[in-house]
Amino acid sequence: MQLDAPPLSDVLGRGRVGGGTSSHFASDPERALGLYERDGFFVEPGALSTEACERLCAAAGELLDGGDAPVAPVMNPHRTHEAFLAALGAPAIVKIVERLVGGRVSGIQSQYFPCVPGTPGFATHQDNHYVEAAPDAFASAWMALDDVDQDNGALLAWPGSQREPLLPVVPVAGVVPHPNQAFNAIRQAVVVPEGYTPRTVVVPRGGVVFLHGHLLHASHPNRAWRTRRALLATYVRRGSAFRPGQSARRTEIDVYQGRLS
Ligand SMILES: O=C(O)CCC(=O)C(=O)O
Repeated sequence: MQLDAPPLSDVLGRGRVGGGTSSHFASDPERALGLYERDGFFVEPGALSTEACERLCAAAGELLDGGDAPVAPVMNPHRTHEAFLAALGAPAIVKIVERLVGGRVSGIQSQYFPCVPGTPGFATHQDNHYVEAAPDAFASAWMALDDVDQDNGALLAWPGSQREPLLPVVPVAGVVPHPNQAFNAIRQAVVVPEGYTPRTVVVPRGGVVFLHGHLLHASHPNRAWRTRRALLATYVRRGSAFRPGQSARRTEIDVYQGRLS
């Protein structure tokens, strides 16, 4: 546990807009929401400041797995390190999630992905398979702590697939546990229905990918010599039901704690 936790205001995103004229929540929220509703995901560049990314990477450097730096995903680091809790409550992120689910929100889980070189990708899935919330009441924010592209493990999304119900999962043939990845992430996959075309989601450091809970998505393996650190935060509309889960043990997290309003 970090004892000298920084004030929340130090690790918050500035809501900066990358690229000038493109539509983002910070510049044109109505259009950004329309694109999210069309595709089931949306990339908001600059939702986390460089300083916030550095702070989160420093906190990640304090996570240990049997005395060593973890190579596999770490569940709920917000429970031990204030920097991750602050990221869950970053106003620039919470404000967008509020628009996506239509009201005040609660965090329910965080997960840190070290994604070191050689990490296998996450198999195709829908986040709500694990969470079992009402489809319109649940969304995830995937925060890029490094520049992310196809070579170092970018997400892969099937635009429009968020309109599907929860789809059945099938075991992945021949898969064996890998030290860099959660077995749950590779042992089963959703078979993508006909008619969808996957898109690789390139994200600059500090960008956040907002994901609908029913969006079919996966991640590329990290084939580069670069890490692809990311923090996933998941949210429900405040008071909505969700599944705690065996390994995640989700609980409602007050993301407004410490704020003035
Ligand atoms: O970071 C990754 O490799 C995939 C994460 C993901 O898709 C998820 O946790 O839902």
